[in-house]
Amino acid sequence: MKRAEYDVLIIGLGIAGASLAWKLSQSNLKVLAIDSKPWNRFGDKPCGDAISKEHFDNLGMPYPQGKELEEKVEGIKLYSPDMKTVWTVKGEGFEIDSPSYVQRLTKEARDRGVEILDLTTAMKPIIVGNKVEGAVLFNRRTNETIEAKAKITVDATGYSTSFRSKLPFEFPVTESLDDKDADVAYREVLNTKDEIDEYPYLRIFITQKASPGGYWWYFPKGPNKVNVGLGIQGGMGYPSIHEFYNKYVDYYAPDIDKNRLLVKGGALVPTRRPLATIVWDGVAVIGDSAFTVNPVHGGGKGSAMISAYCVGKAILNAFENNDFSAKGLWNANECYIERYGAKQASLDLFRRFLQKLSDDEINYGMSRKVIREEDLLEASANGDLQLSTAEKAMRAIMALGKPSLLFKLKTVAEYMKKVKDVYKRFPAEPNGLMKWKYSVDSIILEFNKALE
Ligand code: FDA
Ligand code: PGT
Repeated sequence: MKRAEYDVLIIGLGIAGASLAWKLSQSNLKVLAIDSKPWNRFGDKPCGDAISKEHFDNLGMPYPQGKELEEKVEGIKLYSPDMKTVWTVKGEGFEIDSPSYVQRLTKEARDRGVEILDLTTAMKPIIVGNKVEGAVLFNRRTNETIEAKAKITVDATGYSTSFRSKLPFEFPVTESLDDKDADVAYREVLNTKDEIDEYPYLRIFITQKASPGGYWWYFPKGPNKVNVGLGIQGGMGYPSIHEFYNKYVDYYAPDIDKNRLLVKGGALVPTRRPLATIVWDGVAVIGDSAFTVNPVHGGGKGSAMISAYCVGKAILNAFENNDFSAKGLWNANECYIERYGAKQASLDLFRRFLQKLSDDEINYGMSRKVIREEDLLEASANGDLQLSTAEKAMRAIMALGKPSLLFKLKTVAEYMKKVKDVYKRFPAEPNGLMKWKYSVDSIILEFNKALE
């Protein structure tokens, strides 16, 4: 068996792993990054490919350019189930060609000294005492088994969680995913028959009938190309995603040319708060594997980059202090919670509420502005649901005869605030984690009961 030693081992080169490799390539650390896929398929996973521009600005990541950028997005149009109400949310973003962008980050990291191995899979962790010290790898290009030792090993394995799930259960980063806390999502990319109207706008169709617990999307990738798909909640015993796709695709994407199908595929989308901790002794977890996806819109690329940024900073800090324990890496949690995690926890509750609404309630809520566009945007940007608009509007709604919807919304807003407050009290040290996690889990249980 071949043996090698590194400072950092990154497992998985999707957007999360590639962003971290890119960031660490600016340091002097000795880094190995691997992926089971061949080079030309890095970053190739089923996705809607939409990312807000803000993430690139906030994190100092390079904008997608040339082939990597398929369309500049100017906003999102949100359709009610009966299509009678359309909310337009303006905001700059990108429709990217994911493989090109991820491969560009990986190439730049390699050019600055990061070692990259494709067709290489992490088979099992190396555990010494009670800390992670690397992984046993298998390289299918050379047919070699490699014992790769590392001070810090990063799981960026996506929704497969294929590395962290093999750690001993005493590691809190082994937390598993409840089926109901995920959506099954499927998409196709096709050319259209005609030029798409207002193609710089993404379209989201909310419909419990055609996508229970999720939504349909139609994301133009230019004037004649579109990414169209849907998500449905997992663990609910619904028919297969393909059944939904085939039944409704002509309704939500009437202009696609089915003879010009470019890509298709599906995957799981975690829709919950992040892992209680994204670091432990000698190990860190980023991206889908750490459940960093936005629970309400299912977008996970931007927040995967945030988790990579936070873990990257924590790694540099750990090397400065020569401390690779959970404690030495702990500031990754603080950074991630502040930038995205607390909002995710609050949106985890909002998502549970939304998934229980009927199409009638959503039609009603959107047309009567029980929630206004601004409220939804604020909730989605910061995790705060403001029902401030106030008493006058509230009374009007009560008078319209849907007091239960309003009552539920108030409860939701209260719990969203509550859970965010608990996130503000994230423990300063690892030994406070279990008690803190218990208080988060209790709020979620209590909230589920209140919704029933
Ligand atoms: P990702 O899965 O990309 O990468 C993990 C990598 O690890 C893979 O390359 C895999 O080969 C590798 N790997 C796994 N185990 C390994 C092992 N043991 N050894 C070596 N390598 C291993 N998000 C968004 O922002 N905008 C959007 O429009 C959408 N739309 C969307 C649609 C659909 C259909 C889905 C399913 C999901 C989305 N998302 C999304 C979510 C988004 O795709 C997702 O959050 C990110 O791409 C996750 O990136 P990661 O790098 O975490 O995982
Ligand atoms: C309800 C449960 C849904 C589960 C979802 C699963 C679906 C899986 C499919 C995955 C498709 C991914 C599509 C990704 C879209 C990306 C959207 C996007 O980029 O959103 C931007 C940016 O948000 P951000 O959090 O990444 O960044 C914030 C900031 O820029 C950085 O600091 C923001 O745009 C929005 O949030 C628009 C809102 C989308 C809402 C989606 C549907 C919600 C349904 C609402 C119903 C309301 C009815 C109320 C009635 C009472």
